[in-house]
Amino acid sequence: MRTFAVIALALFGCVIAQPGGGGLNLDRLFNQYAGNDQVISQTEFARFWRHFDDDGDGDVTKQEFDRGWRQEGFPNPQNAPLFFLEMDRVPDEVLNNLDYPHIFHLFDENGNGELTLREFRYNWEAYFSDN
Ligand SMILES: [Ca+2]
Ligand SMILES: [Ca+2]
Ligand SMILES: [Ca+2]
Repeated sequence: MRTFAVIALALFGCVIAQPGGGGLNLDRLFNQYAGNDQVISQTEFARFWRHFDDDGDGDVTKQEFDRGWRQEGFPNPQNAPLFFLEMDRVPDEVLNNLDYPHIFHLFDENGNGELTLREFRYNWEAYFSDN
């Protein structure tokens, strides 16, 4: 039953990820960072943002973000500069450990310190879709 639910959820995800999704599989992205417990912790979410840091200096520059967003097929790459600004919660033109907790709180709808797939999807689509 649980397996069926997971499969059904995955199929459902594929279907609604298609329009304007740019080929990104949100479920797969979520699972990649959530691990076995099926929720994304603050640490795991920071790991996602940190993966844009190509030179590993601890700061994601706008250039690193734009390039990564485009290359990895994330949605609406023409708006990547805008997404960067939105996520730069401590505005200093880089994304780093100062910003990640704030971004996490924006996604954590019920404030319980973990992101479910539903919270992740809801906010991802709100911030990064243009429709
Ligand atoms: Ca960097
Ligand atoms: Ca910042
Ligand atoms: Ca939550």
